[in-house]
Amino acid sequence: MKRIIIFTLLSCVTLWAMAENRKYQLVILTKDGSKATYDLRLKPKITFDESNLVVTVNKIPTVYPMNQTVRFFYETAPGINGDANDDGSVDIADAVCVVNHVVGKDTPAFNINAADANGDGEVDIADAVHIVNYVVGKIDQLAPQRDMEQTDPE
Ligand SMILES: [Ca+2]
Ligand SMILES: [Ca+2]
Repeated sequence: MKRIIIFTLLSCVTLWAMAENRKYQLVILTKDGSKATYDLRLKPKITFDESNLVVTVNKIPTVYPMNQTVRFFYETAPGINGDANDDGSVDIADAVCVVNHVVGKDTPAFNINAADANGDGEVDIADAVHIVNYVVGKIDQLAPQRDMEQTDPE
């Protein structure tokens, strides 16, 4: 009975998170200190059997024995910097998206925080170049994502 209640609660949280269209992830913590995360946009499904918690993504189940699982919860997923079109991955389409934004073209999905790939506080063509360099492997890392909405606009 308790498990059913937990499951129902989790389902509600999942639906709410999806409805908000925010990036959330399911986190599973285990006794050995390992942490597994699942992007909610991949719709991880939680089920329980006798002694296991089972997370299924794309029909592939991962089994977490209950006695080894410390807890599981949802948290805000860290933003992916460079993911300007907000589809969950950084690729050449993000560079195109930044260019389109810079030249004033319509960009249906645009994450301004992620678009500032070089982290200088502005979204410009340099960010598109930065994303391309990252995608082709010229640079290993994109700048940590900052929240442009909270930046003082001077
Ligand atoms: Ca993307
Ligand atoms: Ca920038």
